[in-house]
Amino acid sequence: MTYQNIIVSTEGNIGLVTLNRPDVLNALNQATMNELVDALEAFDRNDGVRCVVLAGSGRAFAAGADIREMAGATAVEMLSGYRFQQWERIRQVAKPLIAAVHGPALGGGCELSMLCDIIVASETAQFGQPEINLGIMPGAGGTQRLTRAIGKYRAMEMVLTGRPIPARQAEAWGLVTKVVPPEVVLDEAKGMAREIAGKAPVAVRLAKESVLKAFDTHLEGGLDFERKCFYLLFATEDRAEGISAFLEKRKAVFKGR
Ligand code: CO8
Repeated sequence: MTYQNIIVSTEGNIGLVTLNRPDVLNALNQATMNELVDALEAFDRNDGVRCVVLAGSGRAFAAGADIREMAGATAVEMLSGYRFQQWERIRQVAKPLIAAVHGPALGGGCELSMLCDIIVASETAQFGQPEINLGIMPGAGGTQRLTRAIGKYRAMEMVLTGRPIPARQAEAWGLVTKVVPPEVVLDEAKGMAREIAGKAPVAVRLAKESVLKAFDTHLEGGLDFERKCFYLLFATEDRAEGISAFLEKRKAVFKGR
């Protein structure tokens, strides 16, 4: 697939995807979402890539779903257009995704950042679910992932008032991992991606899956799932390498086996 709305590249063993519709603050139209899913799935299948960074070009991460594209849509078109399948497919990406957010991450843009596993934010970032101002509500996880991340009362305020919060507030509320100056946000996210890319890939994959399990299961089921993943990792060559390297006081070289 050739991409018109995103820029895709690799740096060593990390993948980079940049939303590239700066004139409309990277509004997420269908074409962009299709390209994004295609690129992320391609990275997921690529053994040479171990972690992916997602960023926006211009002055925003993404200002939400493309309002112009949604303007004429009927309920039946929204339902039958399979728009949310794209979001589900991103949810299924097994490799870690790191959002590097600067400027507005609003509506679907905020939801897209929350589909990532880690959010690194620039001091200029703003997170919000302003759909209520359009007479609609979040539709791609804004009432669910946001509530799980920051709690009912704060999520309720954001979703019902539509008011965005600045990066520092998002950090204080637990939505954002780290806030850094705008000029280093991408480097910070890439640095984190490189660090994760140096770990044992199968362990990273199962650890991601296990953490996500905490959101959709009760404690006992989650602990059970975690334990089984833990046992499974004892069947990997990387486990033997990791433990030998520690005992031999050298750096482990993981192969994803
Ligand atoms: N869709 C389409 N175009 C947009 C969007 C958007 N979401 N956001 C900004 N733009 C366009 C503007 O229309 C403008 O275009 P033009 O120059 O042609 O007029 C250009 O981007 C620049 O925007 P502004 O001039 O408005 O820039 P400002 O700096 O003045 O304001 C804001 C920045 C505050 C971010 C403002 O643009 C804004 O409020 N944008 C809309 C934010 C919003 O409401 N987002 C939620 C959209 S609904 C949604 O995301 C639902 C998700 C559901 C899941 C997905 C289902 C498929």
